[in-house]
Amino acid sequence: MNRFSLLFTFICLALLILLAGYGSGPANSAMNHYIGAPGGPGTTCATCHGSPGNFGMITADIKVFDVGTTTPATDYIAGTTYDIAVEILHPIGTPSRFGFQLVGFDSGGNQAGTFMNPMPGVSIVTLANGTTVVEHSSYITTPIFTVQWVAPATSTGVVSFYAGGIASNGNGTNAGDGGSTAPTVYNFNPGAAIPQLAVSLKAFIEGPFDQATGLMNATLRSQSLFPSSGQPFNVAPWNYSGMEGNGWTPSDYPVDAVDWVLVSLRTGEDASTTAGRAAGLLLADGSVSVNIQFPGSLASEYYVVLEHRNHLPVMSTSLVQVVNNGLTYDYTLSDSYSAGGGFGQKNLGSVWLLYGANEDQINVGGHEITGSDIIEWLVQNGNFGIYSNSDFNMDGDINADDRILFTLNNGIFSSVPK
Ligand SMILES: [Ca+2]
Ligand SMILES: [Ca+2]
Ligand SMILES: [Ca+2]
Repeated sequence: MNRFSLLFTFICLALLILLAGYGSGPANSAMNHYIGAPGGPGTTCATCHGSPGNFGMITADIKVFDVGTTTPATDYIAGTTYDIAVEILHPIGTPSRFGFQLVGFDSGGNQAGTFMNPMPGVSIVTLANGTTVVEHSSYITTPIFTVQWVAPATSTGVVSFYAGGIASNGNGTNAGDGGSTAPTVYNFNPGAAIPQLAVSLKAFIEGPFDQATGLMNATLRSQSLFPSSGQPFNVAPWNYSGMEGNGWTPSDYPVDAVDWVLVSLRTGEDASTTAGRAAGLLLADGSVSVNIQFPGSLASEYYVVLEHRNHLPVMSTSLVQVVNNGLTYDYTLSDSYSAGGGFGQKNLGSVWLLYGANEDQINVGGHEITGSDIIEWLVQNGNFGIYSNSDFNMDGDINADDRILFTLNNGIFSSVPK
């Protein structure tokens, strides 16, 4: 191929692209949305395709359904998936092709939620500013376009969908078409608040427990040793990402704060049935109060699990009833879950305590106090004035007092299902 035929080929290609217009979608071709929605350049489909053309005034209809159904969705639940259908309406004539664009913003004009699973011939294009545009990506001969949308993980107020489109006579130019002159707006309202359970528990952990006073020592608080990163369960095996206490200074903690605990609600005995979790502060008198939020509807009863970073976890012996969106349980009055063998809690006088010296909790098989729990203590022994998992009695120092607790409990294991 010589230079002239190469040039000729380029010119032909360029002409072809111009004549094709936005056959592969305006956002795909020109990186924007042109339906008159917020954040766009102010032009509409009619700016290029004209109005009214051969097919009358073009409008878009937006319908939102509960996923997999034809039931209209009245409002959205955070994190939930919905089916969206955009139909291009034309009062007269018989268009041979249709095109559309759809965007969704919150009341602040920010991208709302996530589009996914477009039908064949429809694509999702992400613009440089983070807006995602759903549009035709090839010539579509039917007027209805579908896509799915996942609501934001947390409710962000009213979400507004904007759609517009064209009806085309398929002659390869904008002539003879018709485009919408303004976007159709569909306001999708946030649904009822996610259920919240107020959980009030009482538990004693062995390490800082003082049998003389019947209270736990709040030494980590009095020595200002709590970390500013907040709750410590954002690592394996818990991998709990809650922001409880994040950014707190040591003085932000209540003066009787003993340490963080992780509270979980299970609908069954197995960990796979966990419905919600929250980290809370265990206070010197054993009280811990957390609000647990989770999607879906509340069950009438739950198993309640309480975990600490260097004690054996405990679970209620049976399902605990929900009363007035609240749930209370006292682990100190009697032994906790020990079905199928294993230990629940340590009995000390009239109270029951979580067994201490369980630093290593990575084992996927179960919960046990074994040699692996003293390995890190050997490394840390002698350190003082720190917040460390090797500090089994939680007095801020790592020394022989911690090892004594380990020696007492070595071989103890729990049957709380993982
Ligand atoms: Ca045309
Ligand atoms: Ca262990
Ligand atoms: Ca210690």
